[in-house]
Amino acid sequence: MQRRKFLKNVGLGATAVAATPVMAKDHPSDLNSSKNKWVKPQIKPLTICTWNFHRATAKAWEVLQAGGKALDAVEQGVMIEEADLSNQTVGRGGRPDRDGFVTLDACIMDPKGNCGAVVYLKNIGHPIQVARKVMEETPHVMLAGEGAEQFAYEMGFKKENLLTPQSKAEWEAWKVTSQYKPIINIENHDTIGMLAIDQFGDISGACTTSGMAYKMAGRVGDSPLIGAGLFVDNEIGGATATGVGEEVVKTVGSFLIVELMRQGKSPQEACEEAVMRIVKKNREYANFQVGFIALNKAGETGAYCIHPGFSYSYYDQSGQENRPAASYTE
Ligand code: SD4
Repeated sequence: MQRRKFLKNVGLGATAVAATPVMAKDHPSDLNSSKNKWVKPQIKPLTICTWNFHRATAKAWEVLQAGGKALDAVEQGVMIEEADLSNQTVGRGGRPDRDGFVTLDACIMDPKGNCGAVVYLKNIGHPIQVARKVMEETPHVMLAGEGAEQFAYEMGFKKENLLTPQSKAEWEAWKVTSQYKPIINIENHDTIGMLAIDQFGDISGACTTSGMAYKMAGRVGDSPLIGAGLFVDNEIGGATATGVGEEVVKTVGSFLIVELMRQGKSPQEACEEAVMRIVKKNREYANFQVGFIALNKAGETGAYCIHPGFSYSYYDQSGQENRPAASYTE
């Protein structure tokens, strides 16, 4: 009898190991929990992305639903927008810099904290794929300009013309006045930053953009900068940004949000505090937009922005939704 009981318990132990329970102390957010017992991370696959890029979250959800990894989900999700010629803020068809060159920035981050980025990349339509190659195939985290382009060709990417007739015509019209002004909520299409949790409870993120339209040659924004445009800590959650990158860089916005969540703030509270840091430091905030989205390990999400008009696309097992973000100004 005793032996039977012992064997039964062994069996239970084996099951518990297969489910990979985590000690409460391994979850910083549970450190204050009075009950020091085994807790199971909540596993709720979901994906979110900046703006209502619903085709991107649909693609990412397809990957997650099929049992795929968050890393593949975010990569394939944002590639939808990189390929879309009508989206003039990401990938092919993006608006050029003031000299007429489309230059792309992107980064990606996996659950182990590995990351890869490309900045000021020309002639390659899927910078997020090159960023992933930087992460997986090189000892570095970031490649820039010609070096990034050369690396892409070595990895088998093909040279392509990214400047569409539409973006070219608009750039030529812009040259008449050459007035450089950030535009709030450019047609509600903007940089895509995406986050996902997969069935294993692992979090990844990706961010890709053509940057500010008619920027100075060589300008790089927040989107490819780990910590600014994107940050993921698989123990805590992830965050990503859209809007005027200079302001996001100054406050290291996405890292800040993840650290605030580590201290116990909800994704919503953390996004609000990150926006408040920008608003308090830059009195010109009336003239530019910044928006953040975030998710935590428990599958809670949040978003906040300076001006109304920003929203994020959400997809989980209950379906897809465009969620308007609350804003600092009315
Ligand atoms: C950048 N954050 O390059 C990006 C672009 C963007 O509104 O989101 N524009 O600053």
